[in-house]
Amino acid sequence: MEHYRSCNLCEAACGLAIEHDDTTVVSVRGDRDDPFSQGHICPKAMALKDLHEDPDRLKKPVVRTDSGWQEICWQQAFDMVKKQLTAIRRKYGNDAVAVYLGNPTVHSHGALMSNRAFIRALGTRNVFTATSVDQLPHHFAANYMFGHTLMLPVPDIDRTDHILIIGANPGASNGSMMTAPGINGRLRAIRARGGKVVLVDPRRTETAKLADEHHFIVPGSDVLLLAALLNVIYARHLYRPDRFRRYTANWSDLGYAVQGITLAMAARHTGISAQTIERMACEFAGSNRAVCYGRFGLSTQAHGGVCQWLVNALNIITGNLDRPGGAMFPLPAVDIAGRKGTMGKAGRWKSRVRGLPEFNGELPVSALAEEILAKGPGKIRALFICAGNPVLSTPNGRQLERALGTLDFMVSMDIYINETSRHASIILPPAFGLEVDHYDLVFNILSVRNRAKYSPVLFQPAPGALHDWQIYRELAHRLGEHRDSFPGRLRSLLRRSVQNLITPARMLDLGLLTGPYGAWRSPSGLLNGLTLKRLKRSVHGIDLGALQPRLPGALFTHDKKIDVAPALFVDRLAVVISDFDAAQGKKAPDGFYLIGRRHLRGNNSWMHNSRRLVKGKNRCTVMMHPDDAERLGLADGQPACVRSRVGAIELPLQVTREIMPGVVSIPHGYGHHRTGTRLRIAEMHAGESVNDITDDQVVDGLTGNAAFSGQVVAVAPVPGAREGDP
Ligand SMILES: Nc1nc2c(c(=O)[nH]1)N[C@H]1C(S)=C(S)[C@@H](COP(=O)(O)OP(=O)(O)OC[C@H]3O[C@@H](n4cnc5c(=O)[nH]c(N)nc54)[C@H](O)[C@@H]3O)O[C@H]1N2
Ligand SMILES: Nc1nc2c(c(=O)[nH]1)N[C@H]1C(S)=C(S)[C@@H](COP(=O)(O)OP(=O)(O)OC[C@H]3O[C@@H](n4cnc5c(=O)[nH]c(N)nc54)[C@H](O)[C@@H]3O)O[C@H]1N2
Ligand code: SF4
Ligand SMILES: [Mo]
Repeated sequence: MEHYRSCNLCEAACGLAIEHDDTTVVSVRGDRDDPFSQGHICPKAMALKDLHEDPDRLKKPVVRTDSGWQEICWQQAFDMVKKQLTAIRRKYGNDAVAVYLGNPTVHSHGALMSNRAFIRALGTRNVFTATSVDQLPHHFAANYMFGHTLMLPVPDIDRTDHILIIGANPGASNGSMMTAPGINGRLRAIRARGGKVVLVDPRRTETAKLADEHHFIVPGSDVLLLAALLNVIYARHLYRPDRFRRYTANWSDLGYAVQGITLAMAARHTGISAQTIERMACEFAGSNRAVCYGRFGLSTQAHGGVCQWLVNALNIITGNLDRPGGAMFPLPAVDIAGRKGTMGKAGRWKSRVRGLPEFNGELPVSALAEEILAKGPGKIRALFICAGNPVLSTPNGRQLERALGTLDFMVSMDIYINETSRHASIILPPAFGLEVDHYDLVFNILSVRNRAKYSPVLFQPAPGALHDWQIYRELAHRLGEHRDSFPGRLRSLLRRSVQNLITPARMLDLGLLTGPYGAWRSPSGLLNGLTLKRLKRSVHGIDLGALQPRLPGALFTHDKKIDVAPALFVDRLAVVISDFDAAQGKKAPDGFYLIGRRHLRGNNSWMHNSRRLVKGKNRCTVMMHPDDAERLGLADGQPACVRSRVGAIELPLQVTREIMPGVVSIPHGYGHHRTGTRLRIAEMHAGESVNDITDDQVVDGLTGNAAFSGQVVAVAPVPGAREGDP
């Protein structure tokens, strides 16, 4: 029998055709009839079988006891969580309980539709998510330019003539904040139709092989490259007011703002010559349809927020925003942005210790450990984590680990006992993967074509298992209920009855019905508009067409104009200039700029328990250029010690010309040898966590996002170690 669904492991949303015999997966292949992915998949898709069958995956709640983890029933689990959290809130106030939501949250419509109610019931300001170790700068720029954190322009990759990719490696990541299954093919197609692919990255990556041009750049210096590109465009009058004047304000201010960053300055710090930058600017502005796309490597640097503003600005002033082949705004079938903007929901409170700013209800996760460790009123004493592994995924993981050990109470809603959840008092595992239905609430707002697809449940979860949304709701309900009075009990009962009616499936149906393609949208919609029932019938998904221009109507700003030069960002340019002036020539001779990397067969920290994904040679190496290795007397395969302010790790050296001199690259998500986990395959595999050496104090000064890229580390041989030692 064949089952069709969208893969929700990464952002590409590939259509899968899963052959099964009712209880087990026989094979997984790309669904050729999925109009969006047309058969594309990657090796991780087959790991869905491994995850489904993994004996290490939790099926029932477990509680920590003196004699190890013990299974308990759900009722006991809920009672315990309510009792502990309530006691802590009563004693220390609501902010004493913090929440961290990890990456898989955005791949679960059930979690997205229920976690806000849970957070509201907790009433805490200490909310952290993986956004601030990833894409917070995108949301920041979107908020201040377009009026909504979710108004994120997406490269119209299938129609562009020129794409400038900065700090992304879709060749390994399959694309991010750009849902485009089969991205390699889409990039090749640009060149096949005579277009150009230009890549800027300190490593000659998998994506470089698909590009016409690749330029090394000194990590963390992209802000100067972007400002200089804009400078050239202004100086040579290459901007296109005819294409953007209608919906923008302050575009000439932008020209003045970037003037202070000259070509010479950019060339000196980026390592890209002034002539090359000039040519890049002219070619970009000269292309009829061009788009600049900057992702993870661009966001996670000291000026990531300014960078994402400048990326948008570059697309706007060259007339490429909201045009086919440029950067466009998808129109999803369920429009989660709603009708109100988010502007103003920023800086309403600050983190207690470092004063990092709140944004859209969240604080930067780089501050989590210090908020637990620092004594005094407002200290975090309990933590609720869902779908996150911050010990491996946030900077200074060792410090966080120490902090978790001091908590009064910790809950992990997770499917594994891993490096983070092993510190929990109790773990609540939801139904997972093939046991869950799926609709891409988030990735349809980032999709390069408008599309909709509903994936039904393939295998029923174990008897008694609960979905993430059921767990959230039950907890929200229990935290909010007042059993001590009759009116309180009555209110609780009523609320629960209403809640039981509003299932995620019903909410999804309502979202589709009232959405832009919905049956309730127009009289003709009643005949053929989208409903959940109709969507379910289209088992391979529905193509809703190429992206369409949506400005200025779709803007959330009050005046329906984009502020091209918001003061908040413009003011930061002075800081940018002084930072680079101050850093000039300061790097010690044994100092290297650290960058990260991803591998096609991994997914952040949590898929290394699949044998088929981890097999092969050790990928957790430190990459270094041969000239640097020679200078340090290090040979390929030899263990090297990489040290920073916060710690040191030892990893085998991988000597390669792929990497820029003066830079080292280490992947994240490893470090599974920590004791106390139950990851029997992952823990056998070598590898240290790069976040044991990334510094939690190094953040983007504007947004508070972790600045992983360009942190300076020292590298040295491990005393007494020989070549080939692990
Ligand atoms: N140095 C460095 N650090 C990085 C990065 C980097 O490139 N370099 N990348 C950053 C990025 S982009 C991200 S997004 C973050 C990710 O950071 P996190 O989200 O904190 O970490 P993940 O590794 O994605 O862990 C996901 C967790 O969710 C669990 N899980 C998986 N599926 C489900 C599910 O359906 N339900 C529940 N409840 N749990 C589930 C897994 O077991 C795992 O514990 O890491 C960031 N950290
Ligand atoms: N196989 C696989 N796919 C994934 C994931 C995974 O872990 N594995 N994770 C998923 C997640 S959560 C995300 S957010 C996306 C991320 O997807 P991408 O945004 O494509 O991120 P990366 O693959 O980390 O690529 C970032 C690139 O930036 C470069 N870089 C680092 N520092 C700098 C710098 O200072 N300047 C410039 N110009 N470049 C720099 C790095 O060398 C790297 O090649 O991938 C998703 N897809
Ligand atoms: S590219 Fe991403 S969505 Fe597609 S099969 Fe691989 S993990 Fe799944
Ligand atoms: Mo991410």
